[in-house]
Amino acid sequence: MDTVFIIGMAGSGKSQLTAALRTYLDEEGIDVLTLNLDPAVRNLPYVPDLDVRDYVSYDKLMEEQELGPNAALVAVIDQIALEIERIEQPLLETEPQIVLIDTPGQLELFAFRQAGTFIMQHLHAEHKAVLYIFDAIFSRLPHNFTANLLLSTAAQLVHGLPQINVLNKVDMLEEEQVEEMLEWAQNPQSLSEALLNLPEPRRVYFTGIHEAIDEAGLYVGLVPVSALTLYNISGLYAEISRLFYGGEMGPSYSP
Ligand SMILES: Nc1nc2c(ncn2[C@@H]2O[C@H](COP(=O)(O)OP(=O)(O)OP(=O)(O)O)[C@@H](O)[C@H]2O)c(=O)[nH]1
Ligand SMILES: [Mg+2]
Repeated sequence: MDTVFIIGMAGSGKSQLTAALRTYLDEEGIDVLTLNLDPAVRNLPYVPDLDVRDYVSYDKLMEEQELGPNAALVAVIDQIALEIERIEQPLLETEPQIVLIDTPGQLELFAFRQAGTFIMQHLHAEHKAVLYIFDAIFSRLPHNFTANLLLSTAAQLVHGLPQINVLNKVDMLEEEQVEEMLEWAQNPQSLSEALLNLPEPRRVYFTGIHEAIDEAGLYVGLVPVSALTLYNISGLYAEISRLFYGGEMGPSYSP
């Protein structure tokens, strides 16, 4: 059993990408299950096979402990970490080939807090990977792209799992804009050049962040997708397969 955690900034498309991958893997005849780890979500674009909301109650906790919405989320994620063995039991019994894990809206609550990392490390799986979603609309400006690069790198350093960066919502941009972002992800020099247009002192700071990531060898590529239209979901799965099995499975993909 392999697990794929889907993380990213609020509204970047984590749940939609979970739905898209589920649809694609079902079509490919791959034994897949979805696990919703977002205790506060009201509506999901897929029907989760396993749902953390069946184990913990965000609303009850918020009311009982008189917490605000984010403090309640922190508390409920701690509760999930404590219950993780019970939550994953059905997965261990059914042993699907792959489990897609949709994570809570606020990136910092899951990717940066100890409870989130604990959950990622303690779920049983043969292979684990993280998909970090870049929202293409948010990342269109070079400094926002750099900020996202920083967040994705920080998340990777915290959870310590193999990570694939995904550029989602490409259906909302022109082809040239998408190409430009893919170039930034592939060629650090091109992002440095794009950042030249920023006024001082922001240019110096953003360039410094981006160069530090580059020098540390933490620059990774970006796989363009649309979770809404299913564009290149096959390519993304090929990348995941390559990570897990060194290219033995999944369709071939050329970016
Ligand atoms: N056009 C377009 N819209 C998308 C895409 N992916 C997600 N969306 C839309 O973006 C919004 C947020 O998507 P979600 O999947 O709920 O994002 P999320 O990261 O799960 O959101 P939170 O869990 O609340 O942080 C929804 O309105 C989606 O329909 C995409 O590839 N293209
Ligand atoms: Mg969501």
